[in-house]
Amino acid sequence: MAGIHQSCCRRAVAPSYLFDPDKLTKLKSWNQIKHELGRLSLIARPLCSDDYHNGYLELLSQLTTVGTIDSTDFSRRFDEMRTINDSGSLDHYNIVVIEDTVARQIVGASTLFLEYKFIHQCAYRGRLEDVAVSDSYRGKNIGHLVVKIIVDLAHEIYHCYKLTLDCKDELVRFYAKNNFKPQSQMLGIRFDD
Ligand code: 16G
Repeated sequence: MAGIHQSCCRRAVAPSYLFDPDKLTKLKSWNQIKHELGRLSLIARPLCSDDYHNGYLELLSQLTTVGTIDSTDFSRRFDEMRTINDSGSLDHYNIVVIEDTVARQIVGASTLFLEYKFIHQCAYRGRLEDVAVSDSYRGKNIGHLVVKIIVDLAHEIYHCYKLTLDCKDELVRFYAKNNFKPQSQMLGIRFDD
């Protein structure tokens, strides 16, 4: 727990978290995950309001097009997500980052987005989004750990009735190793082509 708080508070004005870090520390697997990451001088924590300066967008650019986002754009979007999180009984935007505490860079990330449903007794559906591990940190089990954090959050903390994702064909094997099974086809219309 201390590791999370120390890492996010090194600027004059303490940055804020997107969601309550205690949601992570309450996970049954937290100590194991913390230990595995700690051996590599890494920590897992919620996205912070100043992570624009810590390489979060550069990491996402290894996943897809990010565009030209300045720190004002970043802060505005962070605040919009935070306002939604603060407005209800649960956090809809759970962006988890893996930080290298020596390099002070974000090297991994994943997101749990929660959708309210009427079906299944007014259940929550979880979506695993924006999973990325920096090129130079691949092969260290970090991908498995960032996915596990989201799976455990969706299951243990939010009691989602299901958790789904979409991914490129070449990543299906990776997600299958992390307990995701093909369930239904994902179809889409792109408006940005
Ligand atoms: C992948 C991501 C999705 C992300 C999308 C971006 C996972 C599990 N899936 O599908 O979250 O939004 O790539 O690609 O991380 P796009 O720019 O083509 O939408």
